Amino acid sequence: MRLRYLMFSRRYASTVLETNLSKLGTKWRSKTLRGVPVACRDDSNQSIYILSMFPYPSGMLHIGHLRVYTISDALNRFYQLQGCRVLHPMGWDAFGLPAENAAIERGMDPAVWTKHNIYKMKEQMNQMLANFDWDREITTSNPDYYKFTQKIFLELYKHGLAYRKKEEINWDPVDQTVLANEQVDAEGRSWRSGAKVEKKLLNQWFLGITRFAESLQYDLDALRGWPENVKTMQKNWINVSHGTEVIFPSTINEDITVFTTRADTLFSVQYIALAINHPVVRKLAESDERLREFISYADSLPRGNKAGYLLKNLSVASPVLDVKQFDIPVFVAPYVLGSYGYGAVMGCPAHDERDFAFWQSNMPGSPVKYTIQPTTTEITLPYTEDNGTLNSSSGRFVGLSTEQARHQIISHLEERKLGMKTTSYRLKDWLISRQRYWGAPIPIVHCDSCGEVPVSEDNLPVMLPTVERIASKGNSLSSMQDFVNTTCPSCGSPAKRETDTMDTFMDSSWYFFRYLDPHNSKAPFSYEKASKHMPVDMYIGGVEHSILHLLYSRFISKFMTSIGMWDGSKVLGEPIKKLVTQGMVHGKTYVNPQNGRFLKTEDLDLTQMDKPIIRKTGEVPSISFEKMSKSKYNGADPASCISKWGPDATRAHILFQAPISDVLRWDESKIVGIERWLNRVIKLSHSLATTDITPIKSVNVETMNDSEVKFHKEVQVLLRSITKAFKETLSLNTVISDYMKLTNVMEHAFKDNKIGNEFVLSSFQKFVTVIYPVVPSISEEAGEILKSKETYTWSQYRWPTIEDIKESSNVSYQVVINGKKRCVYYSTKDFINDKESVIRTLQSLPECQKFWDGKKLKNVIIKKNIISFVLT
Ligand code: ANZ
Ligand code: ZN
Repeated sequence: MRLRYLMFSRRYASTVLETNLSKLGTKWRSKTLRGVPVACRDDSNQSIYILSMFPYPSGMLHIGHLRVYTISDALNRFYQLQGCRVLHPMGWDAFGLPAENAAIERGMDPAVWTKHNIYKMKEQMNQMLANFDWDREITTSNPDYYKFTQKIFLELYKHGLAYRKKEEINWDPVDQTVLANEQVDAEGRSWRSGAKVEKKLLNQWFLGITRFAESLQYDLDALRGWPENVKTMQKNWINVSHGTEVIFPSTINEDITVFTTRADTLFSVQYIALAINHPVVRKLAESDERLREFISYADSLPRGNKAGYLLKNLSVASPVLDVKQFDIPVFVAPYVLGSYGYGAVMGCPAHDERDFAFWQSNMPGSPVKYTIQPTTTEITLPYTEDNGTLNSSSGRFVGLSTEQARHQIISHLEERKLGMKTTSYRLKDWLISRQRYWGAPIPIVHCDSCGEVPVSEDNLPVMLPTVERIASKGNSLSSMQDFVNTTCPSCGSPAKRETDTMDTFMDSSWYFFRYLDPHNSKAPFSYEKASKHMPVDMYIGGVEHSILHLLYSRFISKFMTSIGMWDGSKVLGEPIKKLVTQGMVHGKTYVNPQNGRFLKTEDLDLTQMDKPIIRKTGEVPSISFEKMSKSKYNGADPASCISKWGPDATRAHILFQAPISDVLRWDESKIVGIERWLNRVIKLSHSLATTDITPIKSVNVETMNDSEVKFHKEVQVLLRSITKAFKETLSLNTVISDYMKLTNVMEHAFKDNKIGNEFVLSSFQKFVTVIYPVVPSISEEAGEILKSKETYTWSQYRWPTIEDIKESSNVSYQVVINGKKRCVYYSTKDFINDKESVIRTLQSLPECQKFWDGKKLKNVIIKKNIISFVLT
């Protein structure tokens, strides 16, 4: 019974009494999509570049997009209201595997598929009222864009930073393509297809990002506007490490080279460990079946496992001993990374954690030999600190500190040609070859006589041939004879085109430069425009792009600075000043407590949004928030949310639910709170519009009464907090709660007889402006309602200046005469310091004069803000 009543009243409330927010969104769509009227944001030569990560055009905006673009649009509108010219562009990261795979599935041309998706997604961006500068729109798969991706490739090539080499690469057997190391996860699976990655030896194109490794790492310290966690991730990824390569003479004809940062521990070496794909291991495996078995077993172990295989016919000698003794055993061990240093480690169980663990599990009970003596306490093994002195097991280096020993041992090795200083990076050169159709073709021609020849710039773009449809995965370009067969740009004889296309990260590594000069047909962008607007002031996007995309963008941007394409000299060639990473959006997940199965919404009775019931059993499901996935039926569709609740409520809801960098638990049922608030806003604007109020030009605290001053203060505090959140802290969730507080304060003030409505009106006008970044159509609607009253005009699109509430100027003093409060007097804080002046001033107050008439002053007592006169 009660339930029915509630449902009825809610429906009644939202259709009869209250504004239909979704309709308001439609009503104001075209106006709000243009943003703040240009005349209001053009009078300043301040400009700001706000960028949000451009999407891959899948055809559907997902809730993560909704979150990023809401954040970025709110900031965009805020800065517009500040009078700035805001660059707020949008485009499409349109090349790549998903489009190609989808096109294969549907038997379509990926270009057609992509265009269609872009059309759909742009419509959805409009629905959410994202005000992008569509004149600057770019699509990376358009020839007028990839022409310049190719041009940048040629620049890299010219500078020796693009090269081809045979390498063992990661092969994704499902997607039939090569993957960069970065695209393989910790379990050795493809980041996209999830397939177990295979190793293949292929001729591939690489970009020399390691040449920039040091600046990519060290310049992170200068990026003060970046979150620390992102900088740490990048640092760990690049991992520049200054150390030594040490050569261990061996019993076979190939010596073993290792990389170490602790050459001072050389005397404690008890074994050598090789990665399972080390060339020596591979060779030995040819004639050792047990080794082959070990390798395939080791391949399946989690990283860091301490398994080992002792190589029987191989041992090495210490390079620091005068007499060569081949007494150091060699193991194959999966804890050694094939892709770091030389894929070989000198094992020092006494001084390295991992080596210690390895030694204990492979040589249980064998003694551990320590050579570094800590300066103070007793030694407990392993002793890993780089601090102490070399003990008597260290030959002629005994007594030296670890640092001194390192220098001397390195010199000693250098003399004997058994080692030298070197730098290792975890970062590898960037493999950009993809054996796929839907990407920018690499502009190179292979000629039998000239070798590889770059396509001349006048002949760019190397056009991707159009296709009706793509039949199968794998490299379809290589079977398109018209594309492949060409003439050599250098000697004119028949030659063949390179058929690899570029990794899409190459397309997205420079797109934010192109936005600045999107119609330039001669160059990727003009030097002047880029130098004027770069770096990007604020870049907003998912934290999942913290490593790859941002690292590649920094590399290309630094490279382009280094060859004078833009002036990045003052910013170390860094493209992004402030980085804002948003957290993931998790979906409401219902599980049947009986069997642990995920439930679809159809299986649930959701009439009472906060109390779902399993239809079949009448039971209450368990609810959690998890990463959205099809199998958990916990996805959310932004489009349906917008059409149900309107764009404004949706935007406010998404910002309100969590701080931007936190995980957001998407729970649509909570949006009703926002809806209620927005309806109150509209209602208040009607109330103000139907009341006769004489608007005030400016607020003068001196003329206000106590309640008005208090109200004014509260409003100013909230306005200041909102401004600060947009400008400094980006705490956009508290912006929404401040909006709500402000609404409460104004509603109360409007009802309060002690507060003049002119003050409420003045505050509400400011409020209409400050809510514009988040709820633009509500702001427009409220503005329109107010302006229906001709006298209520104000500069709606100017961010209000926050008045400093000078504490000194508005202390209110209660004037008490013979025990009775007679009036309130406003003055400075130090007013009460001069007693004579207090008496003089208050004596002559018109409203108090009659109490003084004919009386004599006996005493004055001042206690805080109460001034008591005793008259006789
Ligand atoms: C001997 C040693 C003794 C080491 C000691 C450390 C401490 P960073 O600083 O990250 O560069 N190493 C070298 N190549 C490796 C590989 N392919 N896989 C796994 N580990 C490898 O680390 C450098 C250290 O990592 C090197 O210094 C080496 O172990 C190990 F008391 O050499 B050290
Ligand atoms: Zn040639």
